[in-house]
Amino acid sequence: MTGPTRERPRLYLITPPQIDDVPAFVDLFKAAIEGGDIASLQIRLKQDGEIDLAATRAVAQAVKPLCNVNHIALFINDSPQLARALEADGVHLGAGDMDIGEARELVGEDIIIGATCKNSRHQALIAGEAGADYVAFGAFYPTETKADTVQAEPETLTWCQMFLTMPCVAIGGITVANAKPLLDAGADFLAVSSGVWDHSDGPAAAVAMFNRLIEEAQF
Ligand code: TZP
Ligand code: MG
Repeated sequence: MTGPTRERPRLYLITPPQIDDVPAFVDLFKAAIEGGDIASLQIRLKQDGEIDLAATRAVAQAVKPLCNVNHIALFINDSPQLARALEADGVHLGAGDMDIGEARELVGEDIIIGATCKNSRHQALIAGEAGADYVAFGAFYPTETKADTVQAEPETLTWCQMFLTMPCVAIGGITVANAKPLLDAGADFLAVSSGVWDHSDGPAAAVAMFNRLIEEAQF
């Protein structure tokens, strides 16, 4: 889906759900940065299905200087309070997290709010009305990174390009092998976790390949 206002899509990294060795993850992130353009990094760390606050703080502090130097927006999953406390660039909220309007009051105007909408156009419209800055859809492909996902359809991304001014983010099982139809359908951002961190050639190669796919897609 090409539109007159569509910008070059970009890569949005999501951390693995658990990080036991922070310095090792920082090295992986440095490698990813070497691979090419990265728009954002979302810290999404879970313990028994809930946000792991201590790990989120530790990883945020470790990656923040790298994000700043490389102009990579830092997002915190689930917690507007923590996003504010850590001076992150944004917060990514799911349906079961804080209401978008409430989150906006809490974080103010300068923090980006992203809203997960699974595959729901209705949810996307409500999120936009409530003050979200982007909407995310997924899972487009099978994933082991998140349980209980809903199947999202590429047409939802095309609908976003046609009817919304907010950017749309595609999530879920995205790899260099399957990302092209999502770019063609209208994804403004490809949100990827295992497709980068677990790539057999390493994160630098994965990021380079994602950027090549983006370059090859016509906008
Ligand atoms: N939301 C829907 S699927 C998913 C999230 C956070 C997991 C993304 O990770 P992966 O490894 O890219 O499937
Ligand atoms: Mg959440």
